[in-house]
Amino acid sequence: MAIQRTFSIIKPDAVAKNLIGAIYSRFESAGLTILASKMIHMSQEQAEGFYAEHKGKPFFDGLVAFMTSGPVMVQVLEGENAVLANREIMGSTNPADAARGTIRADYATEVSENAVHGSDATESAAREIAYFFTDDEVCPRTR
Ligand code: IDP
Repeated sequence: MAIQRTFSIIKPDAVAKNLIGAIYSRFESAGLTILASKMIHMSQEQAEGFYAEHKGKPFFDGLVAFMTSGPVMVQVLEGENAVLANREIMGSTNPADAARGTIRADYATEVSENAVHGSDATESAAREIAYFFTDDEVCPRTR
């Protein structure tokens, strides 16, 4: 198994519900290590750029409005098969379809406000990490 890095966001709904600690605990319990983390309040431009692949879809404007509605936590996670491991603990995009015990099943009810983002591939992970973090902000574990 490969050690990978992935990019994660705790979205405004989960931050507003005081779930940062609970969700970080899920990452760490799943063997994912947090290498970088910060709270930001995304600008319209930042959110539109981050979700550029969805531009033109019916939910795009609502998604951007939601992602700029309050602060989020952005983080870099590392671990064995981190991209898939994180997607598994997140659960399906629509919380109604998410497996029991996943973050989205436990902490979200709407597809439009689904608690977390996680990269879907190593290529998007690298792009998304670079979108929010400089190299200096990512701290490899040395002990
Ligand atoms: P993902 O976040 O599970 O990777 P994507 O298909 O990449 O899912 O969609 C990005 C985000 O856009 C979702 O997490 C969700 O917040 C929002 N979204 C996706 N599909 C819908 C929809 O049909 N209605 C409202 N929001 C949606």
